[in-house]
Amino acid sequence: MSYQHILNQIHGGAALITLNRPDALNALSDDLMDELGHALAEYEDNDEIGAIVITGSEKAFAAGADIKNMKDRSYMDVYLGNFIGRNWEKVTDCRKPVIAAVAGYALGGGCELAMMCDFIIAAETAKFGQPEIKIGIIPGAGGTQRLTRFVGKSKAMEMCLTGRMMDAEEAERSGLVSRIVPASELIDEALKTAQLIASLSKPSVFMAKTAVNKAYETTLAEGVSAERLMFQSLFATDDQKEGMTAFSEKRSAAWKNK
Ligand code: DAK
Repeated sequence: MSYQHILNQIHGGAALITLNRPDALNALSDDLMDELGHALAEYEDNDEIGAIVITGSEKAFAAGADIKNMKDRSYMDVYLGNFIGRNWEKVTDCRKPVIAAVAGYALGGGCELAMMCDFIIAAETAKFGQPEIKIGIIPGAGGTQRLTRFVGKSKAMEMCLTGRMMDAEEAERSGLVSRIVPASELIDEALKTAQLIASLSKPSVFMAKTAVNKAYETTLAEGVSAERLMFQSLFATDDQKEGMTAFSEKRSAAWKNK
């Protein structure tokens, strides 16, 4: 597939997807989301890739779904046609870790897309918000749910009711982003992190991701029980033997991903 709205690069074991609609601050049109879903599926199938970074431009990660595409739709257009619904869960379907590298605006669907990733690394310029209330709607791709889980009810409610943006420092303080880096180092830092993950044993990386995600989907007891089963199952892998033997022999592990 040839891509018009995203750029794709591979750096070692890490894939870098750059949202690329600069004239619209990377507004997430259906076409862009189709391309993003397609690229993610390709990287999922590519054994050389261990982790994926999604980024935007210096000015905007993404300023939301495309308002100009949406504005004339009727209720039946959006309900029966599942307008802007069909592609939005692709990131959450990924088994490989996906990192959002956010500089500038991450608003509306842009903030929701970043929150669907496994974690967010932010440039000091990043601004997060759910401003949909200002255009007569509410978040529609999980913003009211995921933002509330990240930052708590009070901040999420204020942001969804007023459209107030959160800067990078507040986002880090509130647990929305894992860390802040200088804007000029954002891509390098995100790629370094993705390459580090890609260099580890895939079975344990996949299970660590699944286990942490359980914390959002289940009770504590169910999550702990699922974690224990995954922990135990890793003792059936060659990589557990290799990892622990390499530690004992004071050498680097040579992973087989089995
Ligand atoms: N859509 C379309 N075009 C956009 C856009 C957007 N979201 N954001 C910016 N642009 C365009 C502007 O129209 C402008 O285009 P021209 O006028 O030059 O042709 C260009 O990008 C530059 O924008 P500005 O001139 O406005 O730049 P400023 O620096 O002055 O302002 C801004 C930057 C980010 C503060 C401002 O552009 C802004 O407020 N943008 C809109 C932010 C917003 O309201 N976002 C939420 C959209 S609603 C769902 C999935 C997703 C969604 C819902 C459901 N399902 C799966 C069901 C998501 C909904 C949304 O995201």
